[in-house]
Amino acid sequence: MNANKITLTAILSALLGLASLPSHGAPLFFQDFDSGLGANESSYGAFALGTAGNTINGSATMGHPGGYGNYEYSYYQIDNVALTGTKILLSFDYSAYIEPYWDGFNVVVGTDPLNPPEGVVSPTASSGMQYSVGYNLSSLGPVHFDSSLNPTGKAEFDLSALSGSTVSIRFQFQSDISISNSGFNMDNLLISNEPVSSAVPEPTSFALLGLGLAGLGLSRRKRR
Ligand SMILES: [Ca+2]
Ligand SMILES: [Ca+2]
Repeated sequence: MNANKITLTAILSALLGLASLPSHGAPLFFQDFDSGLGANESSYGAFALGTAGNTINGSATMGHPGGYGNYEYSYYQIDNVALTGTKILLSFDYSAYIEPYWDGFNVVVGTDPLNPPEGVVSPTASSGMQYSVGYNLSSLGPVHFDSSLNPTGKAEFDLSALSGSTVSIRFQFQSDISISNSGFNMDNLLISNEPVSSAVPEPTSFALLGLGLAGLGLSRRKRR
């Protein structure tokens, strides 16, 4: 491929990218835990923002920096999340090693103050994280993730039914007696939606795109 073709391809991709931007939904929330928490985020118990010892693919996470203890209850929480639009999906990468059946993790969504296990949301059918029934830990309830079948992956939850609400979301862990395992960590938390009315590119955008392409064609012909 010569330089002309590479430049043309790059410009074309950029123009097409611009033209298709309005049809994509903006994230409602994103957190990769690499540069601090926002004012509406907090952690409790042994959960901490990633330092040496809790990483996924080498980048900072939220969760256990070094294992967990007896009868521990820990969580990361986001408050004042306005859920809007349709097809609202919450997803995150996780890495976990917790005692199967006895220790657990799950996600609670509701209005503040949360009252778990009220409001536990279930993963989608295609989620890497799936709940099972285990030892009934007071805050988690009997339904939670135990990491024995899928210790790493991408978790996904569908929050579409809560569109129009402003909610708190708690990502909570609880143990019984301690068997020293590495615990739970999460990263790349994304809440996305499809906007209520998806914008269509203006006719002028197409006109400008056409002009740009015609210009490119001209300048290439002149150089020959
Ligand atoms: Ca990260
Ligand atoms: Ca345990």
